[in-house]
Amino acid sequence: MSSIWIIVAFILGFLIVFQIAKASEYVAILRGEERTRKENNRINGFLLLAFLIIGLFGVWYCNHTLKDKILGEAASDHGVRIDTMLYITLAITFFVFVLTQAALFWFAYKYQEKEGQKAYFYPHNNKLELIWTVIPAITLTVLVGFGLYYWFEITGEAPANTRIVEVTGSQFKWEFRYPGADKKLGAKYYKEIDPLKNNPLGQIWSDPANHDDVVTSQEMHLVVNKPVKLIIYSKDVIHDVGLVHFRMKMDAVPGMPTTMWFTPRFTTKEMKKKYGDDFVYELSCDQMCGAGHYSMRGTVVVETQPEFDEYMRKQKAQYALAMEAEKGPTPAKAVSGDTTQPKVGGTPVAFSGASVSQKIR
Ligand SMILES: [Cu+2]
Repeated sequence: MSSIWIIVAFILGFLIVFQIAKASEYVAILRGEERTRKENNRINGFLLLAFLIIGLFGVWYCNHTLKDKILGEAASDHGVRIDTMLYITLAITFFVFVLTQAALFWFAYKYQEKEGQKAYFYPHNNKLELIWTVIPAITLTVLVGFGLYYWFEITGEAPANTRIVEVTGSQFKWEFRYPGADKKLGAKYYKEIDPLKNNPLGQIWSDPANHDDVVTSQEMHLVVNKPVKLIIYSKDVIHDVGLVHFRMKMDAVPGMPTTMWFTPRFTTKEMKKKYGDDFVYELSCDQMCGAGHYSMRGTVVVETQPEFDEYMRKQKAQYALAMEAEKGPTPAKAVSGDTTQPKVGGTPVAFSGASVSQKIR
């Protein structure tokens, strides 16, 4: 019923506009076309000037009102630099935006049709063309240069004392693997993946480096002020490790590990003090990866070294869990701390590594 009323309203609106246009056409003929055109020009000139002022005020008002509702302070050292880069880009583009918009609307107002005024014919100026091509080109090259520099740093070699956490995405959850005392992650192979045997990541048990690796899911623990390098995998489709508070983001690509490193600056507790008790560091999947994509949300807990050590002490190595599964008839526990995730499309496909393309075919 309501859709009928909307259609009726549309038709009425159209008729009204049509009638007004027709009436103003008759008025124009009666009063003389030229006079009406000049009057319209004047009105439009004022309206364009008003649009400029209201528009610029709107831009300022939007930014002013919504400023506190966005991400808050960057929680990683790289994040601070990415924010600085963003603010410099915004400052430059804002300056150009105000300049060009002011010129556009002010000129439309100032040079409207007037008695005895003729448009100035100015077809070409090589010097001007050169200036407004070269200056933006240099500015953009510098901005892109900084972006590339940070990109290579974030994805490049990490400092020597960096700890490693492996992150694996799959439809629709996150799994994390921490090296044990040896600070080394054991080898893995996609054909070894078997959640029922407590081996969700395909660890090769004959590799002793695997024996102390801890596997958890959905919640990643990091130490404040200590650099961490994430090694990112996917078991099925392309996901993306989106750490918005740290201003970090990296695709999880099946068959091709990606990396990024950063140093968290504030613990979760410190952030709660700043932004309220419901604050959580979020790990969102930033690639549309299937019907359950919306639910692919993990959290990051940043804590002090003693708190982290305490947390790790409570975790059981995945090797021990796998051996338990092998021995006992008790139903296997998939991953310590696992939460049930929606599964879409039947049996989840579990593979990663070099022969991923063969498996797809
Ligand atoms: Cu995903």
